[in-house]
Amino acid sequence: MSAKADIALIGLAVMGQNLILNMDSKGFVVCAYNRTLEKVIHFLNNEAKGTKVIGATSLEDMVNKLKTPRKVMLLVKAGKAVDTFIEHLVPLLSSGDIIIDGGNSEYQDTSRRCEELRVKGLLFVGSGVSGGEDGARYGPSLMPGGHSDAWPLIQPIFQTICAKVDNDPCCEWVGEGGAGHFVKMVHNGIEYGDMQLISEAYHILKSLGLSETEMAQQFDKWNSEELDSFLIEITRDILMFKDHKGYLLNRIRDVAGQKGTGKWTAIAALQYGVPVTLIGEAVFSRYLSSLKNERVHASKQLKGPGFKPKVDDLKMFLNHIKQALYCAKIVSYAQGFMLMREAAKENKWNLNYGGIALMWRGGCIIRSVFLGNIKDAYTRNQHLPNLLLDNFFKKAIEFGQHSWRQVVSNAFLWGIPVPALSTALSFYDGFRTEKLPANLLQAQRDYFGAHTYELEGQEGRFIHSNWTGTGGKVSASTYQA
Ligand code: 2AM
Repeated sequence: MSAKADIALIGLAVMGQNLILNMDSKGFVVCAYNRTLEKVIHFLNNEAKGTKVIGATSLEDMVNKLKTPRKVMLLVKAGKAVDTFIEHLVPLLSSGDIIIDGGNSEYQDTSRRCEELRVKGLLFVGSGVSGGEDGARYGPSLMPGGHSDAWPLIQPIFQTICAKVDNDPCCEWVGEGGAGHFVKMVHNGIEYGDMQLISEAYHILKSLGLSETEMAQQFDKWNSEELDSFLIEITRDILMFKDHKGYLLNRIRDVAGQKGTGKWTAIAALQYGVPVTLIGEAVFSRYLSSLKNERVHASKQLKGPGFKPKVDDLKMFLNHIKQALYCAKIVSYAQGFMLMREAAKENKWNLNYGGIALMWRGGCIIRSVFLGNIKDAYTRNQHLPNLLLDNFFKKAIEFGQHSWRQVVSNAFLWGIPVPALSTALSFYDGFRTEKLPANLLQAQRDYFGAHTYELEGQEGRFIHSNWTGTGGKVSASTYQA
């Protein structure tokens, strides 16, 4: 059989199948393969019936059906399955061929695979794919990184099948090695943050006694303003969803699961030393939610303020909640971009932050008008050191911060947990504080551990004091005053 497929795709789970159908609908010939072969046959006879999709009965068969340079995309379970397929593919491929991993792989695995395959003359790409089932079928956000020689070869396929906003593709080359999967990981972390913020707003609205319809009306209104986004839109629809027993949401168990990418973002934040506090709180909040039995027990033991939340001017307070959400969201994205900036520095990735905002602008779960504003901020200043310093966002927080403080302080007084809304506010206040109390921390460290400190205006000179008059004169490092 002659080689006629433009690309092969391995892994016929939901994402893989939909991505194949997407590529097919855009005119590409795709060769489908899966570890369990029955799934290939089933797919060809059902979902892919009537399309140009071809199947393969073995990896050899698949490779023989590909035009050169060959492009093989994996959409299999992250981890061992990816390494196993790579191992089997290497002897079948030739120099210059491309392997793309479109799964949710850990970015350090992607860096490693990229180097291992570079030595063998193969081009490896790790690409974030976001947008769920629908995105995969009709236009996902794609975040490819890895061996940059692969980009011109896969660009026509990737930028054709991805989501578009105002004709701009939500797919750009991210950077070397694991950059694509790193950016996808941060995307997922930000998604955790957005979801947590919305859930906190819902908690306050509910505590104020709003009905499902009233809450949905708020989300509908917010979706036509600054917060216009996929997650706000689906929250409106979720609130209104009814089954035969009535509204469904209230009957869903308040225990949140996670697959790990939010946790990875929080771990990366700790490893790179970047205060990505909001995503951290979002991950911890899911852990707290899973302590259901303990919470049920504690709810009968531990007292809160003991009065019902109440506001004098509901309309005004609802606007405060929107502003609080918006301001906290700005902080969350500022933190996410801080993390990417630090990782880029350490890994020598040349990240294009405006391009990343554009990739997330459409197709993915965090898609929003807001991401267009971030893109604009980086267009105004490509070297913007921090999103909070962009004039648009600076003004937005100046305008909204009174509302944000009202919401956080009232929630505290009412005993409603708002970990994400409040940590964002603390971060904002910390970030804009010229002198933090870390001078005391330094003094304490030197007092009990002779860890030394620097004096204002004498950076780089490490001093130890004899705080008690009885301690030794030797510091834990360097020299003394
Ligand atoms: P399967 O249909 O043969 O199970 C999502 O689970 C996709 O990853 C499926 O296509 C699945 O193949 C594949 N997959 C999961 N674990 C795998 C492994 N260890 N080796 C190969 N493919 C695997």
